[in-house]
Amino acid sequence: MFVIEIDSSYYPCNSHNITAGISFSMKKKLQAFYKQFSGNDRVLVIINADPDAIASAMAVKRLLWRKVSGVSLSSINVIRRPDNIAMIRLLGIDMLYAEEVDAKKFNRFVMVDSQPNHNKIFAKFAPDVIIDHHPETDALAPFKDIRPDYGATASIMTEYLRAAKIKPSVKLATALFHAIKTDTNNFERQTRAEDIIAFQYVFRHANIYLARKIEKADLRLDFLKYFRIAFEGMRMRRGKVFAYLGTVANPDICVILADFFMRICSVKWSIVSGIYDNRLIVIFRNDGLRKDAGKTAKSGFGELGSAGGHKSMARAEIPLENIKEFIALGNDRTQLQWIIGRIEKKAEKTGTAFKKEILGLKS
Ligand SMILES: [Mn+2]
Repeated sequence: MFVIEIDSSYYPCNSHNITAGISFSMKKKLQAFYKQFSGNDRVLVIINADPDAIASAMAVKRLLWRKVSGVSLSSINVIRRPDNIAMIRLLGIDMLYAEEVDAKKFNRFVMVDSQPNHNKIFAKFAPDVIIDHHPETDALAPFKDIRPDYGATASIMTEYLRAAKIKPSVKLATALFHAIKTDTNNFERQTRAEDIIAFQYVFRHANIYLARKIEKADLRLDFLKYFRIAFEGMRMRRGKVFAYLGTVANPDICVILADFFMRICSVKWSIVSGIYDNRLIVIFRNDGLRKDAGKTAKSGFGELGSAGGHKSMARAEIPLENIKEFIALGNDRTQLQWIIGRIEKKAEKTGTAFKKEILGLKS
């Protein structure tokens, strides 16, 4: 049992001081990581696929190249998000579906960007190695490197690659670049200096155009019909766009359209709704100026289902059985009118300040 626990005060050059190069402790960690493997090992990397997990899994594969007999990557989730599909396709990644993997074909298991109790499918595998940046869950593994203060596991993996003196290929660097950008939300979320250092390093080796294509590929061809529905049925007044899409094949399209309408310079609020899985989904977006999307969602729909969020982003999900009168309306136009009424009627009750904010009224 080898668990990495390095007292940073003990080492003169610790991981908080890596600008000058790769720290002593990072080299120790790399050695301990490599000690888990031998030449005949068949390694399975297990992830819950998102850009950070995919890039981190690729980095593990690169670290173990020519050091073990084979490395396969597997995901516990079916990859459906268009940007993740684009990442897999453009970077030429082979990804197995974990539930279909015969675990007996492998003798070493590596988990990155997750810990075993994050998902019950993980229970099928006893990881030898866990590298992650989520809060510590006290999972047991012969080798663990969990750094909850990092913005991305990809930043940690970049340190491993550098400690191993491996120059990442363009595809690997692009994956790590996209992963750090995604998990830190372009450094808008809390990150460490180490994330920025890792980002600057992979930036030098990445293909920015390829990364941009992956980042922008958030649409599926079959989503386009919802744009037409939204454009034809949308109501725009006083800086607010309301659109109702009827039944949707994927609730993500409501989010994509709500974000899309915010790109119109005169739009202050965007409220896009649709029916999915016997629920009415309502997505709220605003420009962040003295508005509260979470409160608006709650006041309009809180008594009917779950509703809430942040000041500029919110979501409501209402079981259809709670809104029979809405279903009885039967057509998209009157249903949209009902949604607008819910938001505006509640707004009127809440007083003038709220009226000003939400409705853009002068008094
Ligand atoms: Mn992550």
